This record gives sequence, structure tokens and C-alpha cells, in this order.
Amino acid sequence: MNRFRKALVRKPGMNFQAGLTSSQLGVPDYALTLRQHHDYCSALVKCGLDLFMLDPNEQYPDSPFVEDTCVLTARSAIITRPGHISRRGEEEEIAAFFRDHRMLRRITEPGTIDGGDVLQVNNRFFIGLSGRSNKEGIRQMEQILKEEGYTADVVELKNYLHLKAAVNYLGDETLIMHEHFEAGTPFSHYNIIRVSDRESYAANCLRINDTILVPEGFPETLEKIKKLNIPVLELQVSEFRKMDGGLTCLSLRF
Ligand code: CIR
Repeated sequence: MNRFRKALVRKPGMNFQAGLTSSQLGVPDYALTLRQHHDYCSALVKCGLDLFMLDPNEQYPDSPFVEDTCVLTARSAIITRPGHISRRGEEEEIAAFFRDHRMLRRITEPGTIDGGDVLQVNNRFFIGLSGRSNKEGIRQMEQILKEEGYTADVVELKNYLHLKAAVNYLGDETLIMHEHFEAGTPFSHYNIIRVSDRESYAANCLRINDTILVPEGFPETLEKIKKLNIPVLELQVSEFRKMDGGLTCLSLRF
């Protein structure tokens, strides 16, 4: 499992509620959004990360979900071309930031990729073919990853916005996965923690170094994760959930 030392986040803007959503959970409360973001940032610091925070960008309401704009490898920052037109352009400030930290690579037109579709498991990447990430984007991403010595498997998605809405890596060869996710052979070598339908949002957990961040309010999943004997931090992310986001997409770790 990668060890991380730093993270990039972006503070939500006042127009956060104007972003894309399919959740039907209502409009996020801005004050609470900021509090939850602040607590998320504090959790990253508790995990030992130095934090870099970009100012809100009122032009892009979904821009706090920084993970969609970039995929980080040991060598490179692969700047994506976001799949939804309203998010295109968000990646430029992210590219400017990573210029000082990594070699920049780019996904180019007509390719599209959202970072939420790219799951790293050690030297292996799984890439979701989704409404946001198309075949050409995946072809370009695979090529870059292979040049850098990684392997890549494509996972076709039907019912999820992004791959990491359904499955995430918790380290120690263990994946957390929604029970109805058709795992198929690429995932068959791993231990799998299944997340029930009732708690499906809880598949979006985030391992950072020696801690697992878990969304608050999913007791069944929490019990299963606790059995791993890795320290757990529960975080309230209700306002980000309303906008289809969660723990993984709110930061880029490196
Ligand atoms: C969107 O639809 O693009 C945002 N409202 C949510 C993006 C969440 N990203 C992620 O889970 N990787």
C-alpha cells in the first residue's frame, strides 16, 4: 500500500449546491458543508499528511471533488479530461499545482476520464468504463500506466457513477465492495468486505497510511471494518453525499 505524505484539497465554494447530483437527498447546507470539509481536512492531518488547500472556485461547483481531475502515480500526475462538460477546466489549477511535485501527463480529447473511476491496488490499477470515463480515455490512461510499470484492468460499470462508488482498497489485500457489484475475475484474488444494499454508500472508504476513514452512520459496515484491527476514523460527510461525492474524491493523496 502507498504511504502518503501530502494531500491536496479544495474548499467548497458558495455555489457548491449548484453542482451535479443524482442523489435526491436535498440541498446541502453551506455552513455544514464547510464544517464537514474542515473535519475531513483535520482527519487527513491526523493521518500524518501535510495539507495543501486551494481556494474555492466559484466557476466550478463540483471542484472540491479534486480526485476526479488527476491520477497520481509514483512518477506522474496524470491530468484527466473530466467526463462531464460542466467540470471541464477544473483540471487546469490542479495541473498548475502538481507541476512542482510530479511529471505532468495528460488525457486528451476525445478521451475522458474521471479519477473516481481509477482505483489503485499496489502495482495494479482498475479503471471503470462509465458514463464519465470512455474507451479512448481508458486507452490513454492504460498506456501511461503501462509505461510506468503498472498493470491495468478495465471494469465495465452499469449502475455506478464511478468505480470507487462501488469498490475501494483498504490495504493488506482487502477490498471493500458493494454486495451487488459484479466483481468478476479481476477482483477474485482479494479478501472482500461486502457492503449491504442498505449501507451501499459506505463502500466509499479511504485508507490513509495506518488509518481507515469511514463515513459516519453505517454501523454494520463499521463493525466489519473494525475486524481488520486498523484504526478507524468516522467522518460525517452527509453534505457531500447529497452531491454524489464522498471521502475518496475530496482529496488527492501523494
Ligand atoms: C459529479 O457528479 O461529478 C460530482 N457531483 C460528484 C463527483 C464525485 N466524485 C467521485 O466520487 N469521484
